[in-house]
Amino acid sequence: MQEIPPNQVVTDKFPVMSIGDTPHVDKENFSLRVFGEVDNEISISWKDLTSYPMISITTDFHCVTGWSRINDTWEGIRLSLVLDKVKPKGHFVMLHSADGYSTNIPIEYAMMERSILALKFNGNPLRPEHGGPVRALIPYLYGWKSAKWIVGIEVMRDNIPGFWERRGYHMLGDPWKEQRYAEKYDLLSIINIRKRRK
Ligand SMILES: Nc1nc2c(c(=O)[nH]1)N[C@H]1C(S)=C(S)[C@@H](COP(=O)(O)O)O[C@H]1N2
Ligand SMILES: [Mo]
Repeated sequence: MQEIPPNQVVTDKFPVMSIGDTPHVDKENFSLRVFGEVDNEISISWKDLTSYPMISITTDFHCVTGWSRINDTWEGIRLSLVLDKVKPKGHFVMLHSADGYSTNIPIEYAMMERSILALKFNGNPLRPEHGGPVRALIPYLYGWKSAKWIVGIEVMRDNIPGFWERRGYHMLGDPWKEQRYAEKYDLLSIINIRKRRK
């Protein structure tokens, strides 16, 4: 029997979970900016991105709303490959998306073996509603950390909350520990970080 995290239900469906409409991301003008607390910022074109070596991973996907997909095969570029190019100086990463979405993760999760920029899903190009042409896939954490339509990777010194984290979702989001929502203590520190940034 397949092991899944607590209080998740396996589905064959692939629901679309988006904060708004699917943005159009043009490959011609594509630019993935890697910036922030780094030695040298870079902007990666579609041509650059697709010239990098691709890996294939088979993994599960757990949405915080309770559904899990098991054993999908994704293909893409390791996030560590991209981050190594800029020499990160911070401990956290904000993933930025074309729809205005963002999500924060500790840099060690971005550097892990199976964290990728995914271009293909079960053998086909990633569909636009699922984040095509390219999305982040952080299989160690709940699905909201896997930013669709990724256009920016910001290395940060502080752990600044992203879109859902500002609205009470957990700063890490480990499904095996059921880190769905922030503890009261975390919410207070989020408010303090936001004050300090002003
Ligand atoms: N850019 C962007 N990325 C996003 C979201 C979003 O609204 N915008 N939703 C997140 C949430 S809550 C989940 S569960 C997964 C869902 O991915 P899917 O729509 O491909 O199922 O994408 C995540 N990445
Ligand atoms: Mo989600």
